[in-house]
Amino acid sequence: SYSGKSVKRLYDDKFVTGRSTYVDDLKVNALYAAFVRSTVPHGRFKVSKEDALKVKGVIAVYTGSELNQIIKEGIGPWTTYIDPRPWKIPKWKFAEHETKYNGEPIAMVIATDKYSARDGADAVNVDYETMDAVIDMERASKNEILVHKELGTNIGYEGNFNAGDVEKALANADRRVEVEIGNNRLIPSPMEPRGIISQYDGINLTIWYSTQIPHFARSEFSRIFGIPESRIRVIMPDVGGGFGSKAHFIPEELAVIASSIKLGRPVRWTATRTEEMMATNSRHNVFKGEIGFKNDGTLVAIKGTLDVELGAYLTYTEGLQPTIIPPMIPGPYKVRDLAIKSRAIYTNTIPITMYRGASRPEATFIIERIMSTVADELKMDDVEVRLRNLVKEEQMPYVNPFGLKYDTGDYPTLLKEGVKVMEYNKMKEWAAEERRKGKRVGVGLAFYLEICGFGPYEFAETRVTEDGSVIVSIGGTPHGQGTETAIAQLVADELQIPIEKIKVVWGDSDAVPSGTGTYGSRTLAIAGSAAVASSRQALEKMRKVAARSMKADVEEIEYRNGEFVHKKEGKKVTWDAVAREAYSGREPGVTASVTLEGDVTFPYGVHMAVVEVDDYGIAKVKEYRAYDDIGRVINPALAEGQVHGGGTQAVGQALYELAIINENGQLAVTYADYFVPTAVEAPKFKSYFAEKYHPSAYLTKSKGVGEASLIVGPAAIVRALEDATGKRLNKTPVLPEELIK
Ligand code: MCN
Ligand code: MO
Repeated sequence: SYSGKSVKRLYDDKFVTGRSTYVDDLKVNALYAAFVRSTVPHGRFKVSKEDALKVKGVIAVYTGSELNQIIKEGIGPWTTYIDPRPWKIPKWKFAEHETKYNGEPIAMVIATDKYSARDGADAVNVDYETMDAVIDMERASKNEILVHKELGTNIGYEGNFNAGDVEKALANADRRVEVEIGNNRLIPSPMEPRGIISQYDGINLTIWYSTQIPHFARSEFSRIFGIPESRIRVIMPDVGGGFGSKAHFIPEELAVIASSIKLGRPVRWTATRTEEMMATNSRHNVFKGEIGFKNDGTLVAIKGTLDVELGAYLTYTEGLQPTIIPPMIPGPYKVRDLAIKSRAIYTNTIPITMYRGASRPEATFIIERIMSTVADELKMDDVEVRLRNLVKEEQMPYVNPFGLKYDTGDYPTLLKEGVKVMEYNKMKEWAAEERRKGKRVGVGLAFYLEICGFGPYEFAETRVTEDGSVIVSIGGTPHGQGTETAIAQLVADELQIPIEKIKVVWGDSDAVPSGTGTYGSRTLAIAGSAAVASSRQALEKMRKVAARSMKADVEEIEYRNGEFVHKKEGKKVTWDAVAREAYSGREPGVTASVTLEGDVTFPYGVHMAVVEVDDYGIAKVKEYRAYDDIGRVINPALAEGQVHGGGTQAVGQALYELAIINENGQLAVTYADYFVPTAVEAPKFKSYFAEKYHPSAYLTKSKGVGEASLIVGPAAIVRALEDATGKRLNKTPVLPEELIK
């Protein structure tokens, strides 16, 4: 059996030998686009094209008004997951006369090569009449300056998440403490920046696109451009990472499509690193409130306000945060009296989108900081406080105070095991000893409960070809995770054939009829299960073919290890022979497809960080250890890889990554201003998975792991920094100036 083993990634050769194909590598005879971007955060503007049109190689210059003529609908939020009704949503089309953020595209230049396009963009003249802008989320919430006058407010969403009786619980608490917890603005930074090629031949629209959601793109492009979905094909070539940021569309991409429709010629654009940094910002939020707890460490109440920044527009995915963070704040703990006011706030800054973990890192950071605060106030141990509060296994499935149903798990046992396996107590003692010698080292842990495996559905098809090899098409869209390998393992086991016979196909909307995509750590669970289900059906069809060829009843045929066996007579036919028979002209071939509906599942775990801080406040995460229950582990190496990658991003979020915006709304957009961790800053990793796992309801029995470390890592690292320095730290990133001796 392949499942459970660290099978090497099936398609890695091309990546490690430089033969992979990203959008920018595709040889398409296309024109190049470049953008003129606003240099003010809010203002009226006029564009003059004349000089740009004189630049050699420039074919066209388009203003926002011209592009808007091609667009039937604006860019909208993702209504699969959010209900737009309680929201105040500004119409989002190309800026015509008024820009709302620094960096907003306000004109587009099309040229024969990318250098002429850039020169053309530099030659476009723009006159600005600046208007009052509001960059800061807290100021924006006062509504003195409005981002969108027509909305009458900067508060895009306000919702109350109330459970139990928080006032009573606070009044009965032994202790009450105020808390303020937050994450600063981040830049997701996939290795491959955004890229798109659009080709329109008057009938069909073909888009090559660095995306996580080709099928959703197809239906949204249909809605936006008024072209029937059947005539749109979206192809996702190799994608060099997305981390959630390529699950929505940006105006630049729609401009590329609009211009190709207008010109009737292919147009392409690949973001520069600076443009990429402007295109995808994420995760700015602050929680302010009060908690109540008993002297024995039981947390009894959480009350507060959560503010989530939106930037200038509501992107497809940022709508999730204000509605998913609050119900996830209780996390794995028993607290049932909560009152959380959640607000989403427009500012004159780059629109914000989701980033790995999307809502669960925010919720986890809030609740884990709260747990550690209780521990500090009562001088209790971090583990002891958590054990006192964790939901117990006999309460499962547990319905949390906001109605989320936690499927399976044994949180206290996992915590106790994790503490042992990660050698938490030993490391704590070691750190204390080092500190006595004058060193600033610390150890910290944090627990998390994650919601993942989102539906509503996923598609898979299993096709047995004439030579017995198998094509598995999935609606999931791996873009670095290696999930395709794990899915091939599952299918190889289901069909009992060598994995070499299987090819996994995804990311082309013409090749895979429908799909939802890869995000929310859903793919192995939902697309994997769909592939198992379609393979089961394909095997059943093979059995029928085998039975007919042996002139037997289906019930008389047994399948094992690549052979169909007549139970009574002992006759055998091989898998390959049956495949050949299926295409002999006597049989209809073997294809089975499944659209599998699915519901969320809840993995959980405990992660630990070891840090060292020097006298100048420079911190290094030396070790990172993880102990997770992610259901059945299909490929331990792939799952571990996710823990390592997310853990490295957690180091970035905890210590280095801060998207700096000045008062003019200008973002610092080079890696000299925004530090992403490299191999040098990466800790030494040890990752373990619970052997006695708790399964999800999916056929794979698996839960997700694609975001785990970035969900819990920042909380574990910040706790270790507190241990090392004795300071109280409640927001990320923790910069050297806060840690200086
Ligand atoms: N896995 C496993 N056993 C399990 C669970 C998972 O073997 N019980 C393996 C899977 O085979 C897969 C990996 O772990 O290789 C992650 O699977 P899963 O948790 O299902 O997550 P997805 O495949 O849906 O990936 C999405 C997730 C998300 S939401 C973000 S954000 C993220 C992440 O993956 N973006 C990434 N990891 C990334 N890794 C890379 N290289 N690039 C990104 O953009
Ligand atoms: Mo994601």
